[in-house]
Amino acid sequence: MANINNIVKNVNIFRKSFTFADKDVTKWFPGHMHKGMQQMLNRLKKVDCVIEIRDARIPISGNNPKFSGLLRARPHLLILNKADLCDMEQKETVLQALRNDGIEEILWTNCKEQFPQTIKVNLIPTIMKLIDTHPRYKRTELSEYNVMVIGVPNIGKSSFINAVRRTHVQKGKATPVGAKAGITRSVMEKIKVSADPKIYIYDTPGVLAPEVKNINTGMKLALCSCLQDHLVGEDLIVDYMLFWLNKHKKFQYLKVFGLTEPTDDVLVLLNHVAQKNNKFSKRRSIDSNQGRIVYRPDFTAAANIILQKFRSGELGPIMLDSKIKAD
Ligand SMILES: Nc1nc2c(ncn2[C@@H]2O[C@H](COP(=O)(O)OP(=O)(O)OP(=O)(O)O)[C@@H](O)[C@H]2O)c(=O)[nH]1
Ligand SMILES: [Mg+2]
Repeated sequence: MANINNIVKNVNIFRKSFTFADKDVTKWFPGHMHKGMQQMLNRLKKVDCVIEIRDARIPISGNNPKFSGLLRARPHLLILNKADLCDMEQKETVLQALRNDGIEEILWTNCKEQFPQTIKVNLIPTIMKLIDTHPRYKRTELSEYNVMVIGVPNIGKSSFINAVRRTHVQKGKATPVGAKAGITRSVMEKIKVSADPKIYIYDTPGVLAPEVKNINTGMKLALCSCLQDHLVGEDLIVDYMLFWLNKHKKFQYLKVFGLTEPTDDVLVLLNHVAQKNNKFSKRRSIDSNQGRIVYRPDFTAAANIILQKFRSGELGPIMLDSKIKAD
């Protein structure tokens, strides 16, 4: 394998920015998102505290600016979930950037754990402190508290609610979870997650901004599966991943995919992974082979293998908003 130190010194070989022809990366705003947002605004009257969840790998890019109205209206706690996939060396920088944005209460979670420590120890006292210190919103008859969980798609809202319920009322799954964006499609009936104090949570559908103009923000959302892959294109998402990993000198992908040196060319990577995993698609030839069946490397299958490795953390812990703001 090529000497990584030499490669690191010579990063000029990689692209400096990511560009492609169609700049409107994400325009995915299906009907259920529009309806969901309306339902969330209508439900706000019954809510004492809003928990916003973001993917810890995109703590800034994973924000939906359209949530600001909901967040201003009630005490607000930010959960950075999928902390297990996140490069925690950047934790302090992230906290500082979020505090600069006016967010004070921030917790990190991994909802894949059976009983996440933060949920066991910190969550309920933080919710209660927020409600108690915002008397303006305190409803007089409070014997129970209602919380609404919001966020962009697929960041683990439903997993979080199930984890809180599992931890505090020892009950099983109450809301469906899935690896694809768009599992929860409307605001759900409230779910009991704590008996003393009595706390209920509303699950809500993941909602994106109607249009994401910034190409880096859109690609980071796509890379973290906040959009459905086919809407952006699996190969384009892999291309962004490769650009980002090279730019940030994260070369664990060489070992994982058995490459001898890094590449900045997505076709080289897709071809290599397709060949290694025996992923070929059958096509009828249209050239001089006169209609004979030919086998071509299946780039979509290869892209899915690569994205699965990235998303399960096998390419190393990631903080896509490193040095924060758009990069
Ligand atoms: N690694 C990791 N995966 C997680 C974590 N929390 C949730 N997931 C996974 O993320 C995927 C999405 O989880 P959901 O709970 O369905 O996400 P959601 O935000 O409710 O998604 P929508 O309802 O589609 O908006 C699932 O595959 C979960 O298993 C976490 O803390 N770490
Ligand atoms: Mg959900």
